[in-house]
Amino acid sequence: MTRLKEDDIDEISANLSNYDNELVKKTGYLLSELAEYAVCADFDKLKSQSIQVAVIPMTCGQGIIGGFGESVVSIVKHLGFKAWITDSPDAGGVAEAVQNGADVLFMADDLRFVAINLRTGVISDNGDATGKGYAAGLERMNKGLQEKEVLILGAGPVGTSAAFSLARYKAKIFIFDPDLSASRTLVEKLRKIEYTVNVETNLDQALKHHHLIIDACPADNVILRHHLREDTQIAAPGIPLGVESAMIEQISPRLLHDPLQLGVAVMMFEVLK
Ligand code: PYL
Repeated sequence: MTRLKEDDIDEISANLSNYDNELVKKTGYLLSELAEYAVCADFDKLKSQSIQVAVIPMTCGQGIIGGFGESVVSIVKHLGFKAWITDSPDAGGVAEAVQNGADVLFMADDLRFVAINLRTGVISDNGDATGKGYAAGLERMNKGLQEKEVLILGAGPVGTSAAFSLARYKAKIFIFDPDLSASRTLVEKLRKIEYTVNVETNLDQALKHHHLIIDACPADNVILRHHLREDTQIAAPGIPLGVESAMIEQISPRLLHDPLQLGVAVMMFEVLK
């Protein structure tokens, strides 16, 4: 998992309205609507005002990322919930959150970013939620993916979660991972729900053939000019963005990419199910 840097997230809080405007243009959905859609939730908005969300900074490992907790708070507030960042980090922050009546906790160390519903025990993991969110975004951009071919780059937690959502959307799933065994593991996981996944072994050929792509790999400059067509659409949860930087402006109307917003929004609705 790529560790976010402060300058990946420093503009999130100030640009959430613009983020929503762009998302509606691409998918027809606001962030809150797309997140609910991704988890098949039908959340009673009236209840949102009664839910308290605490974000707890974690100092372990490589420590706190400047602006991370604040960005998560701003996204959750944008969804219509009350949210705050605790004064204390770590265990003190958890105690502070519970003492102040938090219903949901968000916290991230170097390995996991989780949301926990203290009332129900439901837990959402950022990697899983992000995969769901981006698959839902691509599905809404196409108003359905049934029988359509979708290439997933990266068979990690995000790509695997996206594959399960694509199975729900009845897409024809193709997977490329530089580690063939990772692709095969994903194939086996989907076989357990009797869903076929096709393995791509040549990245350049795969990118030339496919025009619906979920870029869930942590590499840049993977999707290049000669791979892109007029009808190419890319849902890119991966950090950094895999599209060749010179092509980003041209593809941007058909590109979903953010460092945190969609994953956090899906986590929020997932723990309320
Ligand atoms: C959750 C993000 C999405 C991509 N990479 C993940 C990451 O950067 N994880 C590390 C998060 C550390 C947060 C730090 C803090 O500020 O509380 N412990």
